[in-house]
Amino acid sequence: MSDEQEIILSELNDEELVEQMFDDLYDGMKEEIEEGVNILLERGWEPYRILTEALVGGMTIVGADFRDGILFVPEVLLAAGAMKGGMAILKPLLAETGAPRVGKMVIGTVKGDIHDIGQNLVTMMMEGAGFEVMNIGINNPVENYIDAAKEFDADIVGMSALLTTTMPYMKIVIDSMVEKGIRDDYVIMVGGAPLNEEFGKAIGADAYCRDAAVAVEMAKDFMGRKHNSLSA
Ligand code: B1M
Repeated sequence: MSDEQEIILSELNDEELVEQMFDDLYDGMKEEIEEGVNILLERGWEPYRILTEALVGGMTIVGADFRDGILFVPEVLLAAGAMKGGMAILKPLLAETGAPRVGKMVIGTVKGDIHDIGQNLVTMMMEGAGFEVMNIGINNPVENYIDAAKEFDADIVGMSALLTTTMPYMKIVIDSMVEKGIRDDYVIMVGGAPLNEEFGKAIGADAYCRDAAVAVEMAKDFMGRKHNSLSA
C-alpha cells in the first residue's frame, strides 16, 4: 500500500503511466485516473488517443475479468466510476476534436421495473468502449424508448428487465416499433437476469446479452456490420 502511494504519476514516462492507469482503473481509483488523463493532455496526447489507449484499454481488461468471473459487480462499478471521472474530462474535448464515434445507444429498464444496476453497468461499459449512450433510467413505457431513439438518433435500442413479470413488456415495445414501421431502423438488444437467448429470439430482438461484456461485443459487431454495409 505504501509502495502504491509513493508512485508519482507525473514522474512516469508515457508508457509507464498508461500501464499504471490500467492498474488504477482496475482498482477503481478515480482521482488517479483523472490525474493521469490530465498529465497525458499536458503532454500533448490527443483526447481520442487517451480515451482509446489509456481508458478503453484499461476497461477492456476489467471487462474481460468481469466476464471470466475474476472481478465482480462492486469492483466493476468502482472501475466504471473511475473511468467516468476520466471521461468527464475528455468528453468536451472529444466533442471539439470530432473523434470518431463507435455508435449511439438508448438504454433503459422497462415499465414496471425499477432495477437499474445492471443497465447502468452496461451503460458504463458501452461508454468505455466508445459508444455514446442515452440512459433513460427505469420504468419506461413504450413511448420513452421510441422518443429517445428518435431524438438521440440512436443506432441501438437496449432494454433491461429483472422481473419475470416485466420481461414480456419488451415484446410490447418491439411490437409497437413494428406497427410504427420503425423496427428496422434500430438494432434491438435485450438483457437482464431472467432472460435467455430463446426469449430474445421469441420477442423479435436482434440480440440477447448475458452481461455487459457481451453487450459491448454484440454492439461492436452490429456497428461493424452496419459500417461495412454502408461502405459496400
Ligand atoms: Co429485486 N428482484 N425486487 N430489487 N433484486 C430480483 C431481480 C429477484 C431475482 C430477487 C429474488 O427474488 N431472488 C426478484 C425477481 C424474481 C422474479 O421476477 N422471478 C426480485 C424481486 C421479486 C423484487 C421486488 C418485486 C421485491 C419486492 O418488492 N417484493 C422488487 C421489484 C421492484 C420493481 O422493480 N418494481 C425488487 C426491488 C429491488 C431493489 C429496489 C431492492 C433492488 C434494486 C436496486 C436497483 O437496481 N437500483 C433489487 C435488487 C438489487 C435485486 C437483486 C438482488 C440484484 C439485481 C442486480 O442488480 N444484479 C436481484 C437478485 C439477482 O438478480 N440475483 C433481484 C446485479 C446486476 C449487475 O445484474 O441486473 O442481472 P443484472 O445485469 C446484468 C445482466 O443481466 C445484463 O448485464 C448486467 C451486467 O452484467 N443486463 C443487460 C442487464 N440489463 C441489460 C440490458 C442490456 C444488456 C445486458 O441491454 C442491451
